[in-house]
Amino acid sequence: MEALHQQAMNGDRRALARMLTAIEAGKVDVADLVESPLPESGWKVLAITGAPGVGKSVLVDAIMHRWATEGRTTALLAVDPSSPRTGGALLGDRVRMTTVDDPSLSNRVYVRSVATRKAIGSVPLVVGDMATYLLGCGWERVMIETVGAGQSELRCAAVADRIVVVEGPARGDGIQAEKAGLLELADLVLVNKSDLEGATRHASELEESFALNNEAPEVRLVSGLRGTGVDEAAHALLNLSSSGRSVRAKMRERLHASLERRLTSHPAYNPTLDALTLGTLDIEEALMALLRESHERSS
Ligand SMILES: Nc1nc2c(ncn2[C@@H]2O[C@H](COP(=O)(O)OP(=O)(O)OP(=O)(O)O)[C@@H](O)[C@H]2O)c(=O)[nH]1
Ligand SMILES: [Mg+2]
Repeated sequence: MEALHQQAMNGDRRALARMLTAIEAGKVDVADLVESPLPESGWKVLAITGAPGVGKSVLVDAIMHRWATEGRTTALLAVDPSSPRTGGALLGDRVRMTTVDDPSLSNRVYVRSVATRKAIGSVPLVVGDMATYLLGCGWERVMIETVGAGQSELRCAAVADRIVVVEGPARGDGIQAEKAGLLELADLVLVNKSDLEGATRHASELEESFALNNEAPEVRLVSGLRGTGVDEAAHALLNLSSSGRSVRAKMRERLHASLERRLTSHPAYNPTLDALTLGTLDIEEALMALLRESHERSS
């Protein structure tokens, strides 16, 4: 594993892919391999989230392409949702990148998908570990594309330093991301498909709903397909700051994700579930046992 790690650090993509697979499977501890990036004022990891089919992949592709032409390197972690999707591209299409097809730019991007089905509870932390590893291997920035539906997917966004929520044109049934609890995580909202009717109206609705909140994110209209506003958005993203209220929401999701991992990774997790099933233990006792013991182990 050490040799593979060295190869990955030296830029070998096949070695990198195998290391990420090992991290995904929980076989290596990233903290033993690379140092976590120091907290800076800027960001290293950016999540792009939003409802299925709003155009996240198209935008990610356009933004990474733009950054690549400027000489910047970006790795993408595309989180494949475990829940059925109603729109958007099929699995294979999610990671089709124009930058990858361009030989003059392809060395500046790296794309990897992460399946959420594998280990439901710990996916967000695994995504965080993979991002840390990519940064350790010299990638300047990491993007995480994750569907903003379902708790686990939402938490994948919360491992990022900054979060962009993508919305589509108004559909007459209110603000979708608000229902999904996504907007409070947003550092920027991109209203995509500005070429379609209802996008401008939806952007205004969002701005109105933010009007009384001075910590609310900026709203921008873009069209990933036409390229309208995309270069400007790519530029703005480089210096994106936290929206204020998003920090608390991110920390809450990270705390919950860590608690979940602590429970599910406890050696007595399955026996405790068995005991709960048999009725020989109640929930309060189960929590006491799993949390107290894991605390004793770690201290
Ligand atoms: N009209 C219009 N269509 C767009 C625009 N951007 C993306 N689309 C289309 O919207 C569909 C979904 O785009 P994707 O980028 O795959 O959306 P996604 O959010 O990544 O979808 P999932 O990953 O499946 O959640 C595709 O058919 C795109 O061509 C846009 O600006 N205007
Ligand atoms: Mg997509």
